[in-house]
Amino acid sequence: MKKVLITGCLGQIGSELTMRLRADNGTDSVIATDIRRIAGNEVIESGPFEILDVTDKDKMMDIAREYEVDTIIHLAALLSAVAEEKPQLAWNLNMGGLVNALEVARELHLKFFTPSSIGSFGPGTPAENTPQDTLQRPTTMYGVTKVSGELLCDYYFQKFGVDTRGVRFPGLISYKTLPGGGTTDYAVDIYYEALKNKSYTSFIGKGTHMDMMYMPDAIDAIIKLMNADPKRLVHRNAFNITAMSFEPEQIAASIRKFIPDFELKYDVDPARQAIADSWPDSLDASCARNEWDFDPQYDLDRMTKDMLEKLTKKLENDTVVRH
Ligand code: VAH
Repeated sequence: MKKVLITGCLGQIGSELTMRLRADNGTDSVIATDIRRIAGNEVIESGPFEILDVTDKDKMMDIAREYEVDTIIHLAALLSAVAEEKPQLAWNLNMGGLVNALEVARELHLKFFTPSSIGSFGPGTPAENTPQDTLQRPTTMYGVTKVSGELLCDYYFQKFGVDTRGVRFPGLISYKTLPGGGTTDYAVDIYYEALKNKSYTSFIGKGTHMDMMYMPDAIDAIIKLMNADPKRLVHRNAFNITAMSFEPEQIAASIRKFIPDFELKYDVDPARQAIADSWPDSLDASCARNEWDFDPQYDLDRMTKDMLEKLTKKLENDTVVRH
């Protein structure tokens, strides 16, 4: 991955992956692209940036050629809750963008990464310790695009020899960039509200277990998979990965270790609860561990400690900026 084109660079994953790859491999090692430009944003200011709508294949091809990239990391997509509100737009963007990115990778012989999700599973999937290879009949448009994307990426590997790789991300928690329209976003929002108000009202109900991961582990996983020896890979699209599985009461208990009087309340959103109920409770990540040494470093309490420390500084800076 000497020169990477990243789509959706301003998103929750893209914004951190761009900065990490530039820190590891040099400013010009990442061509960051997104559909909009945000003045003063560190991703845009720190290296090559291009406006790119991923439904515009010719523009994507031009950028890939101009910068002579060797890898595409395709992140631009609508997440689960927004996709369920706008299913036709989600299909067009998630699948249209993916086909364009795969075609550019095929024509220019590029390595390729795009994430799948625990959202690629459905109610018929074994919920506990969900196997790597199992039934995938998601009941959300997001899940339909994710399982379709997995099949398409495997097809491009088998039919055209494109070096496609992917992971099924759990809910991702980070402090740098707010998530945009996901079902697991409650697990990010709760930390902000804990610091601001010592209280949070969750839109996901008590007892709803979902797999989760802290963003540093997610970024490490992408880099580790993309650098893995292809001869070790039995699977490609996409690997189960997870660091922890918890329900709202458990993340609240972890927060109370640092903010003892934190209060958790509930106002369940039926739409997002229905999505969460259709997903597994916990994944089996043994294939990722065996085939490319996946090894997450953050458990719930270590993540909570880091999130609260980093968010405290971020919120203080934001306050300073606002004044
Ligand atoms: C979402 N954060 O909630 C994403 C992710 C597993 C959840 O795919 O849609």
